[in-house]
Amino acid sequence: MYNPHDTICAISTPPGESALAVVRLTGADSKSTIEKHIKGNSLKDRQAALCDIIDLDNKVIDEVVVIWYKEPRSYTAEDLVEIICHGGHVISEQILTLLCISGARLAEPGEFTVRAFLNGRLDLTEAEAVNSVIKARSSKSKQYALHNLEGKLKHRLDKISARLIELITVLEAEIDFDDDEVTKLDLAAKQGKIDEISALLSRLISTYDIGRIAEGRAQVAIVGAPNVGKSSIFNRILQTNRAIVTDVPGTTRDYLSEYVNIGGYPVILTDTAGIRKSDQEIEQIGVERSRELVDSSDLCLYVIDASRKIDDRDVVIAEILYNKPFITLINKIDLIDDPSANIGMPLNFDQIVQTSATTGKGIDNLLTTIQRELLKDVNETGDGVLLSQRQLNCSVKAAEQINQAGKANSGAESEEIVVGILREALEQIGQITGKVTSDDILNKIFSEFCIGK
Ligand SMILES: Nc1nc2c(ncn2[C@@H]2O[C@H](COP(=O)(O)OP(=O)(O)OP(=O)(O)O)[C@@H](O)[C@H]2O)c(=O)[nH]1
Ligand SMILES: [Mg+2]
Repeated sequence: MYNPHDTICAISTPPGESALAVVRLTGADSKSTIEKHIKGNSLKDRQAALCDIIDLDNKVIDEVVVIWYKEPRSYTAEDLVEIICHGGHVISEQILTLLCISGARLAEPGEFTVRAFLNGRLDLTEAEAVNSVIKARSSKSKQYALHNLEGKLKHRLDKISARLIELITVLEAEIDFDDDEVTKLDLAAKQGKIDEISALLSRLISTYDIGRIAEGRAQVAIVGAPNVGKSSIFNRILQTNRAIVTDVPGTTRDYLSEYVNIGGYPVILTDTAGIRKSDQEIEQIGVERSRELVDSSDLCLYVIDASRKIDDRDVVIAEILYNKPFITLINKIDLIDDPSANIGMPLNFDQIVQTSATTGKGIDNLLTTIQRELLKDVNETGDGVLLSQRQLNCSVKAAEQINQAGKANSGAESEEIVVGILREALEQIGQITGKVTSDDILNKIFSEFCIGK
């Protein structure tokens, strides 16, 4: 685990050529460490100081701007120094080496944010949100991550914890005091309080869908018989020629995935091999993988060729899609005179979009329909949402425990038992916010961060 007393340093900007780079330093000795190596203006709290940075032979490495943030008013709540130097491969590395020679140590990934967490500046939901903001792939994902960074998820969890603590306190008073010393709640009143907490947790858990979609983990797969235009649709949506398109059925053998921005949400769009019976082993593998993908996708685009009658190849896929969320695309409408002609749909589908991958007709409508279908069970909200699997797991466990507490209460179990279960639920919430945590959890969370953040 990280030693929280070291002074640590890192380059916070990406490597490569750039106008500027930022080297960061945090810890009790950061100011004295940098002061050994600068000439020029002296450092004043939160003010930019133009200085020369000098190497051990007294040679100027670069002209830099240094900002010192006096603790506790800094990102880490410790003394923190930012050195803004010229970009490129050399200068920032030289500065880093100099800082290490003077006693600082290279920071681990996310270690600046670890400090902010350990020093109480951020709770764990806010710290995780920092990473989500950096990694956001769209305006929506950034928006939800920022809400959490502002403490909206923390606030939501604090409210649930407060309710739990209130109930635990009442029950403990009933355990500790006699009937004439405290007014006891009857079973129904206790159940009412447990149900309220349960409802808050259910609402919280339902936010994971939007968090997952906002974070770019929603999957949309394009499926259909060979040659119906799946890869052409994929390319149209991506506005590139990413997938190979030919008039030979079976062109796509493996599947291809790309991120695409749909209504501000980053969605993983996948082009699949046309599903059909085949003796060729390689295509069979592609077909199997397409089946698996249908199972793991949030939504499928079922492509049908408008220029021919539906046949067995389309029906096989309709069977795979049965009971799964999908939109039917009648593609190649540019080839037919009457778009309302009956081509013999295999099922009575309600979501149908007519497209031409060749002319682009219907693609805007398709994008709107995808967005509507993906978000139909989701309430867009200005509140904090669950953004990680970890947060979801803890919330689900807490909800299960509340459920158990409800059963114990209605089964007239002793207050001790109900309190014990409620305390476990409280601990799960504490794990989300980081009130209760272990080094393993912290290592796992912060190892996914960039160095210098
Ligand atoms: N006229 C017309 N031709 C299309 C349309 N969409 C695709 N095509 C043509 O249909 C043929 C097959 O297109 P692909 O996009 O490769 O079809 P696919 O479904 O990916 O095919 P496989 O990967 O072999 O399963 C190509 O010649 C495309 O140019 C369309 O909307 N209109
Ligand atoms: Mg293809």
